[in-house]
Amino acid sequence: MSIPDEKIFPHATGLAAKTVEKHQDPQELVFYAGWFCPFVQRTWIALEERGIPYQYKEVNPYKKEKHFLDINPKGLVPAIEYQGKALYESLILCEFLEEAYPSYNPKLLPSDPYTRAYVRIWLDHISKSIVPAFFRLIQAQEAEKQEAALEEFNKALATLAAKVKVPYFLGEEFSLVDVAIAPWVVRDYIAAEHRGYRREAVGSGWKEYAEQLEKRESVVKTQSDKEHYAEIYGRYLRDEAQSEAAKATRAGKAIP
Ligand SMILES: N[C@@H](CCC(=O)N[C@@H](CS)C(=O)NCC(=O)O)C(=O)O
Repeated sequence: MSIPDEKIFPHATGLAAKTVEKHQDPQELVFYAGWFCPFVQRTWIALEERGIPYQYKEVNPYKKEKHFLDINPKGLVPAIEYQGKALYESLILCEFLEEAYPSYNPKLLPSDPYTRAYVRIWLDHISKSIVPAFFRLIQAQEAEKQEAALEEFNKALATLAAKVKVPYFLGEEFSLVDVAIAPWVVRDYIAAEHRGYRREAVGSGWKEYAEQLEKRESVVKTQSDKEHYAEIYGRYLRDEAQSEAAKATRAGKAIP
């Protein structure tokens, strides 16, 4: 789903680096994370929102080191060890934290069963429609494919946008839906810079919602410097630059 590269920048930077520094002491919950990973950021936001004690350990999941495969046989971050037992999958981890730490507040899942189920419906939409559309958009190289991918991404976002109550998805209460989408909102500048994405084009107040999410403290505290995120997607953005160069060469033009 994401972009394999063993040579990714090795650690968090910016405000995320400060958060990592504060979470080095051993705890009963060890958080195996990759600073760059949007799925990791979900679980990280949940930990920070709720003030749960955790020890942060940086892992490069693309290296597939044995000690990490023993924790998550899928070899993906995020993963945790809780009282020596392993778990993984970002949203499952967020839900686990709700249940394992009931006295930590705020809760990210509503207590009312209907609203809980409603939240899960929209988590499903984010996982099945929005996230794959984002990756397809970044990976698309030819102009027609980029256009189709952008339309698909905008449409998936618009479906969610139509259900957002302000300031957050459920209104005043910050919930798991906000947690699940926030990492893609803070990375959408890559789609804006390279694929013509515009928040305004989504409609239904998406731009305003996105602005609320990106200033939430737990989101800000788990963010690295922008330049390093761009490097992660660089292979696709470089290919794009190369194909522009190839097109220009074919047309007898040079690109500086
Ligand atoms: N469904 C997983 C996806 C996690 C995921 O794809 N993580 C990526 C980094 S962003 C990873 O570990 N990739 C390693 C690989 O593909 O080998 C979740 O929600 O936790």
